[in-house]
Order: sequence, then C-alpha cells, then structure tokens
Amino acid sequence: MNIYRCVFTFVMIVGLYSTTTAAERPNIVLIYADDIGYGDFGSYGATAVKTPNIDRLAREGLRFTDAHSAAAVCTPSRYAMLTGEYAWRQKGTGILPGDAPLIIQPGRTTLASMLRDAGYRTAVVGKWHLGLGTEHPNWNAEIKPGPLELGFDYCYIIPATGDRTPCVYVENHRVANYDPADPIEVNYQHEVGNEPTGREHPELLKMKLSLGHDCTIVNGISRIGYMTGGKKARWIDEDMADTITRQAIDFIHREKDHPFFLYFATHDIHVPRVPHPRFRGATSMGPRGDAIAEFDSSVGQVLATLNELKLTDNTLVILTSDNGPVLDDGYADGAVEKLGDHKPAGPLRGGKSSAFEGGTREPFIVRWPSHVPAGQTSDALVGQIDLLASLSALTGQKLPNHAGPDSVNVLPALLGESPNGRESLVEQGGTLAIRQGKWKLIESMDPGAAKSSGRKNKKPAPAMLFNLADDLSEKNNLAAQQPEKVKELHKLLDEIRHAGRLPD
Ligand SMILES: [Ca+2]
Repeated sequence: MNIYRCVFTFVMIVGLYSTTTAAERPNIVLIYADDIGYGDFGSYGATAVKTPNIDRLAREGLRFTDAHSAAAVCTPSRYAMLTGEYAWRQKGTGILPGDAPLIIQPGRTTLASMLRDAGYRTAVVGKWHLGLGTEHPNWNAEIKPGPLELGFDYCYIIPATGDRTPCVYVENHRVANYDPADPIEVNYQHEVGNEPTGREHPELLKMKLSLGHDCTIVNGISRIGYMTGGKKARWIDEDMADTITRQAIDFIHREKDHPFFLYFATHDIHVPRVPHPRFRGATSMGPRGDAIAEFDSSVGQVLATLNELKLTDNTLVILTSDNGPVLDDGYADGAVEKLGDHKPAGPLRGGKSSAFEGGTREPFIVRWPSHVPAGQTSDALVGQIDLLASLSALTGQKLPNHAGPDSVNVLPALLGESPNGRESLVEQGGTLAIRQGKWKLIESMDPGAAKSSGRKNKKPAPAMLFNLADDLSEKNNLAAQQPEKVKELHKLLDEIRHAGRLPD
C-alpha cells in the first residue's frame, strides 16, 4: 500500500468515526401548543394559571426568552417550521379553510422526512392545518396527499382547526371511525345537508358567537364551514385533548424501541375552548385559562409516559407554540371579561396576527437530560424555522441544497452550548418585521394588517423601529430619530427577501 492510499484510508476511517459519533439519535418530541402566549405559563411569569408540568420541564431544561414562530398565525407558522422556508415566500400559505388542498409539495424535504431518513419513526398527532389532498378532499375515500406523503409514518390529525369543519379526525388516509352509511360532505361556500346553523339557530348553541363561526352546529358549537354526515366520526370537543394525548402516548409505546419523532400539535388553547369538565374552574379566567391547565396536563401525561418507559434521558423534548395569544377569537367565552391581571403576552406588545413581538415570540423550552443544562435561561435569538437545519445537524443528516432555504443551524444554542443563535430573523404578522440583535424594524403596514395588529388607527403605518434591549414592549418608535438604522434594516430585509437564505 503506498503512502497516499494509507493516508486516504486513514482519512476515511477518521471521517467515518467522526460522522458516527457526531450524529446523535435521541427520540424527539415536539410539543406544539396553539395560540399560547409568551406570558401564559408559570415559568414565563403567569400566576393566574398553574402549569406545574411545563414548569418542571423548564426546571429540567433550557428556557428561551427570544424564540420565535415564523408567523403570527397558524398555517404559515406550521408551514415554515416543517419546511424551513418562510411562508411569505409562497402564495396560498395564509390561514386555510378546512377543505383546502395540501400546501406542501410531496417529496419536499420536511422536518419529518429528514428525520425519517435519519432512521426515525415519525408521527404527527393533533392539529394539522396545512391542507389535505390535491383539491377539495373527498372525506369518504382515501385522503391524500397529506402527512404520510411528507415524511410522517403515522398521523392522527384534526384536519384544520377545532372551529372549522370537518369536525372529524383523520387517521393516516381515512376519517377515523368512519361509517360508510353516513357519508360526509363539507362545503365552505354553501350549506350542505339540513343540520342547523349557528346563524339561524343561536338558541341551540352551548357557546355563543362573537364573530363569524355561524355555520353548521356540531356538538352544540357552530363552526366555520358547513358539513353533513359522519355522525359517528365527529369529535367531542370536551374529549379532544384526551383523545389526541392518548394517540400521542400510544405512538410512544409502539415505537419505544426505535428512535422516534413525535410532532404533538395540541388543539389547546385554540377556540372553541371547551376543556374537559375536570378542568372547568381550574382557573378564574374561564375557558381560556382552563384550557391552559388542560394543555399542561397533556404535557404531563406525555412526560410521564417517557418516564414510565425509561426514555426521559434519551429524549429531546421541545415545547413551544405556533403564535401569540388572542382573547376574543370569535366565541363569547369570557376570555376578555375574566382575564383579571393575567398578561397572555407577558411584557410584549401585540399577540396573534401581530408583527409586534407578542405575535411570534413564544415560550420555548428544550429538555434533554445529560445534554442540555437544567434550569437555565438562554437569550439566543432562535426560530422554530431552524429546527430543520438544527435537528439535521444533530442527527448527522445533510440537507439537499434546495431544502429549508431559511433554516439556520442553531443547534449549539438549542443545546445550551452557545449563547448565540441567529444573527437576524424575519417575523411575519400582517406585514414583515426584521430582527437583528437588539434592533427591530416593522415594515409599513397596509390598513388591513394595521387593523389585525391591534392598531386603533387603521391608516397605513410608516415603518417602525424599536430597540428591544431598552424597550421590549415596543412603545418607543425610533424610526424618525434613526433613519440610518431604518435604512440598514430595510436593506437587510430586502436582501433576505431576494436571497432565500441568510448569509452564513
Ligand atoms: Ca395558532
């Protein structure tokens, strides 16, 4: 063997060795709450609701203070987290109706497909809201493409949201508990079947409306969209958390001997907020507070399962939420009247749908005993959109060039090895905002976005500049005082808009 071949062989062996040891394969449980705000957990300052299980997770893990969803509403946030691409790059990624087609192209690299390629068994349990099928799905036949065509081995999902039809679960390619004698029809344009609607029969409602949500009544609650049929398959809102938590636990039991990835996307605390009766009165805040308590219980059950199966040490748990908080979201459930002193977004301005920090800055906790320091806090700027690049780094996967164009590997921050996360991040909430260090620029808002961001003045707003180090609550707009900084951040945002990836 000549010297070159010796060297080559040595390099190969070292290369193989380091690849094997660099790649870790802990189980990964991603717990994704819905509409929970930065201030809604005890470990983030809440006192009006007790969240002992989440607080324990924070004590045993790393708690982030500047972690973000990619957008301030459900669909784009989930799209970006699964694909690693900012949703605003693609049309049709806004909040979807319940009969929308799938908006992620099958075959594309997703968080699930990447982890499946890494040898994981993968599942999504809970809220989907990324569309199903190629046109309006036929709920009486195979429903695909969907999660199974995007890298999930198993799914048990709420197709859209709890307040949208169809009010049934989909397990893999079929409606769960489907009865062929009672076919399902869903329509978002006109009434189908002859069941009462909330608009015509408000006297039948157990939860009154405040806005919209006046179509078919299912389980005493009227929804967005019409449906008929599928009576045996319909969910019972009060049991929803128990049903999907059971599915999550069953998946963990089934896959306990393999590396697994569980994307557990709870319905809590989206509207309609109808927690199980055992949580009624858990807080003085009415259904919204009680739904947080229910969410905490679901988290506790999943953590207990990991303990029971002795999987805790080798499981990376990430807990966060898809967007910031909202009080009145279309049902008169007392969320505004019973709020008391509770601050759903903590010290932040804005909430769901807003470009202010309350729209996307979320609780974010990472626990992996023996790998992630316990009981610490990280101020690193990280995005849920970074999970694709970060977890591919963790598991030793190389992403294809086109995959996850906006996902940045922030693994050292997620594991508590580095105080630094991303250099900059785009936030989407009606308009776009750019974060760079302590600075934040919100692009000018059109009147609709201004309205949804909670601005009383619905006229177009000029760009706003904030120094979050001094002004976390975004009260002091510095745009007029610092035109150079405004210009610089506009330029950075434009570069990202056109480049597709941040400069490394
Ligand atoms: Ca949401």
